[in-house]
Amino acid sequence: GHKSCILWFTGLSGSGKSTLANAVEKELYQRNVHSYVLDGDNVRHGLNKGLGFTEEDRKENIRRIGEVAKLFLDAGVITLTAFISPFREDRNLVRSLVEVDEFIEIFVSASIETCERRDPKGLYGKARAGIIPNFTGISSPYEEPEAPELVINTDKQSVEESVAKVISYLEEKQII
Ligand code: GGZ
Repeated sequence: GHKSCILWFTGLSGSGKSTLANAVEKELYQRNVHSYVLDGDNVRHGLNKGLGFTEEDRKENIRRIGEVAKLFLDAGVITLTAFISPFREDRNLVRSLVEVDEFIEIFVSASIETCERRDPKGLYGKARAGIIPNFTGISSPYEEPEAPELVINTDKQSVEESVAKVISYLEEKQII
């Protein structure tokens, strides 16, 4: 058996949140740990369809994701969330919904230069051109976590190293 928790990945667009969350999920699956990834693909097109990127909409996006993650927690699932979640207050609100050791904030750190260079969907280019307004890191703020449980620097660490770091943390805390 294993305990359940929320692995809350936060960071800029292109920092590697989804890549890392999915790679950790894959490793957990291989260890017979029941886990699930919540990200833009399965949340913003469904549950949160209709929410955009104003400060108000992002707040509501994160609030709902937090409530869903709490339900998954009750169901005994390790939930991995991969959203920019740019506001400290919103992340702390989710933290306050669950027990202290159940919320694990993982700061996926990469410089804006790195993220902009990666720009897999061409969004930074469009943000710079003013085509996409309120773009995080360009025209909308990102508030770095002050005391995250883990920091993963994807400028320097490979996906494999990063996965190993998250898995070690879960073993250390006797969650898995
Ligand atoms: C930031 C935006 C924006 C704006 C569309 N700002 O690289 P992506 O494409 O796949 O990840 C980004 C995703 C961010 O959605 P989140 O739900 O994670 O954001 S938040 O937690 O702030 O609510 C990006 C795309 O949506 N995207 N417009 N203006 N990212």
